[in-house]
Amino acid sequence: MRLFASGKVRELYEMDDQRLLMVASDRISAYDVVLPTRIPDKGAVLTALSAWWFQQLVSARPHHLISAGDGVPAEIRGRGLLVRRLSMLPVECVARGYLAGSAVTEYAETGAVCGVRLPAGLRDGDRLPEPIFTPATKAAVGEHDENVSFDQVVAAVGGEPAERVRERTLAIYVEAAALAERSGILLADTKFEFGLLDEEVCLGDEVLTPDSSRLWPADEWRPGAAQPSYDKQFVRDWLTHESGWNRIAPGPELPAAIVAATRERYVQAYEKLTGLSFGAWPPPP
Ligand code: Q0N
Repeated sequence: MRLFASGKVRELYEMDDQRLLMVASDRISAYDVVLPTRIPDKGAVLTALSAWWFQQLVSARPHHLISAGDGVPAEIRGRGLLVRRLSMLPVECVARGYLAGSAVTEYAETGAVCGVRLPAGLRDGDRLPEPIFTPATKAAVGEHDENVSFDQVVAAVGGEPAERVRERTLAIYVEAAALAERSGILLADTKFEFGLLDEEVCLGDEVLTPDSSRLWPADEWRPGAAQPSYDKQFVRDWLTHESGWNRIAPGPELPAAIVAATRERYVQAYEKLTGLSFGAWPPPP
């Protein structure tokens, strides 16, 4: 199959003129570097979780998912999604319900995030008065995505699509955050990508996975400092305190115990959020 697009941990292949195959690998990145060690089942867990959200959320429709089973080549089963081919909009659509990551820095410097004014006195990890839309544009390879204002989204994609992606991003966030909270998980923020299909804004990419979102166990939430990463904290701690790595590529191989603990976290996230057993994935063809 022809390679259509590739990212740090996923590839898209061309099935035919209307359909693509999105393949999730077991690769893991930390501090913007893809590590040489694979996390067994990571690609399958993220695929299962993304497929579950697409099916679960009313606000996710219309979306690009066609099938996680039927039509997916046997050798990819479990970590491949058959999707509709979209005309992607060049904007990373981020919704935030809590202050974290790049938003903490921007808020400290300006009192706003992506042009959205926030109340004074917020700390890293605090819940926001209401969810906000904080778009970003994809930077060149090796650069960080750049936070942009809503007006910059309008300039990039046009007024009507801009309004639509903002509205859809916030609606999906609200529905997903409410569902996650019932499982004891806070959805701090998340990133979506949309594309056009027959004039309509359609949800694409993977959705609401630990790679595209910050998920925090509600009972460990301690605003006032950066929250530990649900999935990658063992990796980050080992890289920072034990490995001696200087954060320049290539990164080091991970010890087996870090790999096992990290795999367990991905499986836990899936099982906690969905109430399903990862052992039951993938469904029979
Ligand atoms: C698409 N991306 C960026 C690596 C790249 N349904 C679609 N139709 C057309 N194009 C795309 C999609 C989707 N999704 C998205 N590049 C092309 C993000 N990643 C996605 C995973 O693979």
